[in-house]
Amino acid sequence: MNFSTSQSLFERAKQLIPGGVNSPVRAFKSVGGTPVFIKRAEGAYLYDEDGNRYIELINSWGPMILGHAHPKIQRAIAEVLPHSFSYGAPTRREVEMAELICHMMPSVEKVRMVNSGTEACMSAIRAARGYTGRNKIIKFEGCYHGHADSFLISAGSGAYTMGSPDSLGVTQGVANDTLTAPYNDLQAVQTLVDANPQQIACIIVEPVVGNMGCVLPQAGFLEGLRKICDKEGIVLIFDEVMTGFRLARGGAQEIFGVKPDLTTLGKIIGGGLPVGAYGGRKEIMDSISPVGKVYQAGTLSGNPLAMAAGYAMLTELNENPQIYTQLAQITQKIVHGIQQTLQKLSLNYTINHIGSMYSLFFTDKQVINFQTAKTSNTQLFGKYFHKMLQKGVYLAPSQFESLFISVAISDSDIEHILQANEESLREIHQENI
Ligand code: HOZ
Repeated sequence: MNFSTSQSLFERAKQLIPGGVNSPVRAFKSVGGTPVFIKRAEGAYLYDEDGNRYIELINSWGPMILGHAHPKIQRAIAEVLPHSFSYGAPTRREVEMAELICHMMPSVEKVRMVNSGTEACMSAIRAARGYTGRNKIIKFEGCYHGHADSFLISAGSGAYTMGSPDSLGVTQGVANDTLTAPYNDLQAVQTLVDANPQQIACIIVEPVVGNMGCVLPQAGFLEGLRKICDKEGIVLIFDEVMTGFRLARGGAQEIFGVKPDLTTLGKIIGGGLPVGAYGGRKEIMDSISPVGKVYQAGTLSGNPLAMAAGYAMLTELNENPQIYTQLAQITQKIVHGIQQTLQKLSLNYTINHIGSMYSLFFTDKQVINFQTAKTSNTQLFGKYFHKMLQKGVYLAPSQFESLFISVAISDSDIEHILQANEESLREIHQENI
């Protein structure tokens, strides 16, 4: 494959954009090499500036559930275009969007639109603090809730991959208010709660983690968090930026049957346009301005283009529940095929999956938290990543990110993915001996 145009764009980009990218993970730093610059995408495929085609397994980190440039979403955006792109004033679509979100995710009784998952999580913890009158929060090691100061403590995703899980620029004062526990460890949470009586405002968690690779909650973990929060008057926040409307119509909370007090949502509810939202119990949401005294605002919040795209996608998902069966079937076929290859090649690597999310970890340990995820051989992952890229499959450029499947992936795409996977694993294994 020729990557020369991407290489020259990257050189130009590095002169003017820090690291040549507008979000760190996409710089390929943890896998080496030059990021490919994307020109366009359609259905299951990405096309780069050099004309290379890839089967898409990131899907904009979640939102492209229906595949790229879906005609219904295109039409919805096109209908809005002649009417201008931002008013900074309320619109009918925002009301309809709120109704649809609350209908699909019943724990959300009231919802506020923002512009990104970071904004949603940052605002949700402020609401929890305002509502409870307490300062501290609990998050889990390796979970990532965007780049607001309070979350850059033992953070996963790019923060870990780039070597700054506890970012510079976060003050000690802010850091002191963020307590961390290992994911799937209820005892550690209870210990923190006991050591900080009446001081914990909220526990924020990815109910299924996507930011240390795909990691599932063990039986009883989410239920246990719910119990602790109920007993101690703590607000339970599910960060469903990656899982909401992707794992099920009602998100991970529907699958696991645990109702959070607040939920944060992101890119998915914009169908790929920049959107976020946070919502939940009425009495907590009513702490937010202009009803209550927790301030949060935004000119572009509820932007008409983003609302149109998001509403079209959520409507499609709401009206066609078979999409979730299709997504699970496609993912099952890929995961099953990879498992067969691992067996055939006598490789003991771990694969985690649920619904339309999966990760292949280059470790023989069961991956249940950040510590076990970190036992993965990231050098080997880097080699695997580049082999797959060369064979036309676009994976997340880090071991510590989940992959996201779209319904646009066909049986022949699955065959292509599995063949590329077998060849790549065989090649890196042979090179490694
Ligand atoms: N924070 C995203 C992964 N969890 C990556 C965002 C991007 O680079 O676009």
